[in-house]
Amino acid sequence: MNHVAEAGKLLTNMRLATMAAAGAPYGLVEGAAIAIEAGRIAWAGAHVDLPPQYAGWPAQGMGGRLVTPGLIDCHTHIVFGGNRAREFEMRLEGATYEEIARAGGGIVSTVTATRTASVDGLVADALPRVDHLLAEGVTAIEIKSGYGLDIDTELNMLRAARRIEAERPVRVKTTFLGAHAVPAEYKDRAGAYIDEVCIPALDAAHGEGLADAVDGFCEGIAFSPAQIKRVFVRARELGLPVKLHAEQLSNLGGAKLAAQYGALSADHLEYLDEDGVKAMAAAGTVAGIVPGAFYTLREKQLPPIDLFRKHGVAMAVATDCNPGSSPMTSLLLSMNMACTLFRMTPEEALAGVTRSAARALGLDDCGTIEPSKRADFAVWNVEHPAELAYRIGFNPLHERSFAGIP
Ligand code: DI6
Ligand code: FE
Repeated sequence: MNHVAEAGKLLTNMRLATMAAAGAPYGLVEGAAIAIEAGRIAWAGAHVDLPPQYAGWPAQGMGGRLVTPGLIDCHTHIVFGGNRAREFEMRLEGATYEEIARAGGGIVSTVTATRTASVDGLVADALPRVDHLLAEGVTAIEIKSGYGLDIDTELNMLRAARRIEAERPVRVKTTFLGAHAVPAEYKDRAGAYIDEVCIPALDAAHGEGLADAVDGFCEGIAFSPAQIKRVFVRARELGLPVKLHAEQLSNLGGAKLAAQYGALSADHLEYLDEDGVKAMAAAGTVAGIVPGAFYTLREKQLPPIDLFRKHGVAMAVATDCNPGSSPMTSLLLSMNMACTLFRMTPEEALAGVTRSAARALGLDDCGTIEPSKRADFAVWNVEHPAELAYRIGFNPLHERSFAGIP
């Protein structure tokens, strides 16, 4: 369905937050206009500066609304079977996330539900969640595998992710996350799982063109840095970029390892130290901030936001939508949580779901409103961009433009 508007058109009468890296806060331009051609931005700026060659194009007024880049959710596990409401109850009765995982609940219980689902079923279950994101102005989503943990189901999850891109006007970047958890049949044999399932599944996914990137979960309840390294080595051989769930519950040096492999992002990072931050800065690895998991698990340790600022590490903000630690399908709520829980600024939060999220996905054609980027926008019934992070549970989206198509 990813159709593209061919004829040139002009959008006028808006307040524009370009989110370009340099310039005014939010890249704010009053009385702005955007010229769009063939699904791309031909020109954007103050209407008074509009070059004459665009002046005759058919124009559409935006009623003075705020226009931002389309939002990008750069970390989701939105394809999965079943749900974990029972585990939610158990945690309220006192069990911890790690205890539930070690007792065979947690991620592994979603694996059981995902293995019994068909690709059609996975897509049907995921679409309402995807639609919720799109209704908030999201135009690109990353989707991970990682609830199959056998070759067939890992591939089915990625096939479901590709199907979502065919069924909705949204860009999908897929991520192979075979190293997410050790399945029950490999209990205490994580190394054998990596050799016998994870690497062969990665090869198969790559062979079918199903994987745009490779991720892992480096944690005591999942995989050691040495095991993750083997997955990264194969990813490099296949020419696939890597990223990592790192330092979520403890500090194992995962972010540093990810940085050594030139990771696009390292995500969670609550337990990251300054050394790890420096390694990420040197590698240009984006920090994936996922406050939904912090909130759900009632974590106490905050990610080192000040150190990311100090060392110039870009921060992306994502939902981490998943059935266990972040059953959340609102990127706007993630922005609010990033501000309220982690003290990010509303401008950092908006950059986190636009410019920095694009970087975290290795995309250089979206995330800001600048010439030659895709015409992916969100149009909001708000006056100031800070309102996007400020409200809780309110969706001010007026409309979305995907490659120039409303
Ligand atoms: N960390 C997380 O927060 C999610 N995955 C991960 O590696 C949780 C996934 C789940 O609990 O189902
Ligand atoms: Fe995650």
